[in-house]
Amino acid sequence: MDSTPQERLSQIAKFSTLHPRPEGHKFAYGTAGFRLLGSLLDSVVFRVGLLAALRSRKLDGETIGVMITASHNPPDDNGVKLIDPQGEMLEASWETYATKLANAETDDELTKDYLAVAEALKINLDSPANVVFARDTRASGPALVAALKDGLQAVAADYTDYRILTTPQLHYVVKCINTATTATPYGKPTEEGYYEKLATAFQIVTMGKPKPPVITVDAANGVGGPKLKELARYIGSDHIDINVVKDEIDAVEKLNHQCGADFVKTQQKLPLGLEPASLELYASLDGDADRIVFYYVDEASKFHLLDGDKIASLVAMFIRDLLAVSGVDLQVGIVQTAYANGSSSKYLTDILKVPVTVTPTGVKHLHHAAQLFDIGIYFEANGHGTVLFSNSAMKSLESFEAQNPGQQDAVTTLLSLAALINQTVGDALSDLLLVTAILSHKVWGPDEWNLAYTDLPNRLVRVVVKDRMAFKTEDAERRLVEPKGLQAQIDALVKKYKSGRSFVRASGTEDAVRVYAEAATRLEADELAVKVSDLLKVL
Ligand code: G16
Repeated sequence: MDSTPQERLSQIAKFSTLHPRPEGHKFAYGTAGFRLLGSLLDSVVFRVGLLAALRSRKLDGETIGVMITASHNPPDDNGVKLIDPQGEMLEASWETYATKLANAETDDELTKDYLAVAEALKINLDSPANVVFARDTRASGPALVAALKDGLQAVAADYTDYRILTTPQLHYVVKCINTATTATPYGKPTEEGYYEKLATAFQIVTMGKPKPPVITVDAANGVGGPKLKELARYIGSDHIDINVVKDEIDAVEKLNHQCGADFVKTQQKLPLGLEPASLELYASLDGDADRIVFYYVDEASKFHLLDGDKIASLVAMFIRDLLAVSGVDLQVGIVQTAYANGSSSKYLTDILKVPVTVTPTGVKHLHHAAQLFDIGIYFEANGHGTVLFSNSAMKSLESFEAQNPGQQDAVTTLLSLAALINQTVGDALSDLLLVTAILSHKVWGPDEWNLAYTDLPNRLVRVVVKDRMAFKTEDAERRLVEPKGLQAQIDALVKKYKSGRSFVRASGTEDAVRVYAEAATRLEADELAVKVSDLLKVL
């Protein structure tokens, strides 16, 4: 029998009293969901449970994912975000509801807000709700999972706990579940299914090619370590040699500490304690394995970073060349953010002749822009990205009648790339295989890959300010609208530097503002970054 609104209210209130909202905190669904100190997240995660059920009910019982992770943030932080049925980030219009529920002051207000969302969106609260969830390796994870379960039970949602997964693995599982009975199932909705799919695709893509260069991977002491080892086991050492380091997941305080993709990218240096052999390939994952950057040292021991821009360029070049050989006419496009190095955008546009779109930071923005192309390649400079093959692109490739073995090979490779790439979201493990497969085809090491273009020296600085919300931007975050007058001061500084560029934006995952600067020389890029940062300190 359907429950009455009154019964629903009291059920939610009963559970909600167990998860009181901490006083004095304003929560916001940011770049990648809610993210802050794990100790402050209990009520937020409980309420995300309520929202996940609403979202599923709104979508006729399709399965919604909830990932508990703070990705690149320090060990004491945690976070939570929702995954939509096709493995995409939560639809933007729902972020407002998430923020509203998270900030309800009392149990009473929460239940009222919950019912108001249901009413506004005409959601039948007695229809089925299905939710799957997982977490990373953080110490605060188990307690937050308990809060989430309470939220789901309070509104009678069915759920499955996938325990510890990388963020992209959960995105994959969500898409698999929701496509299982369609004409194009995405795969088996299990961790094993994920490994099998990627391993098989990698073996096909690299068939008959030399083994890729040996790669050493810094797993940021996070969930990516054990998962990558498992993936490597499925692929087999006949096909790839992966050496995983920084894989102490039980030493929770070491997560992302002086290692990992964010550390290497922002510090532009090796993870602490790594002693690299010259011209060998290295990579760093972040705490939930949704980002990856590569790097190496040359014979003069100079460090070279192969970041998201370099990955995008390598992938774009490879796919463009395969399309040219195959003769299949598909439009390739690249999506970047303001953080993309000026040299990379120039290389993509002028040399590869691929159109480049710029969006605000956040995978959700890049993903949507990439969907406008037959094959959309998106990468943030920080190493977060993937490649999307549209349904019509897949049909063109599958139905293509090759006229010669060269064309057939190119089409087969493109189709197996589509299976190798986790198309739901940026995935460090899948991207690792993608890059190494391309290097195997080209018979390249990291230095040949790095030759495509030379990065303009750049610097990224994190500045703690009184109120980061005071920073409002326009033009895909390349210009500040507020605080008033600041952009003019930045412009005046930038003008003094050859090839100078700088912008300021509020982080959506940390309580800080980020300053990016690039210029013709290392000295100038550093100086510009410092001078722009100094402008913020007087605010
Ligand atoms: C998240 C987002 C990324 C974004 C990054 C930094 O990554 O998924 O799209 O680039 O945060 O964002 P911000 O500069 O706003 O802090 P992750 O890997 O932390 O989930």
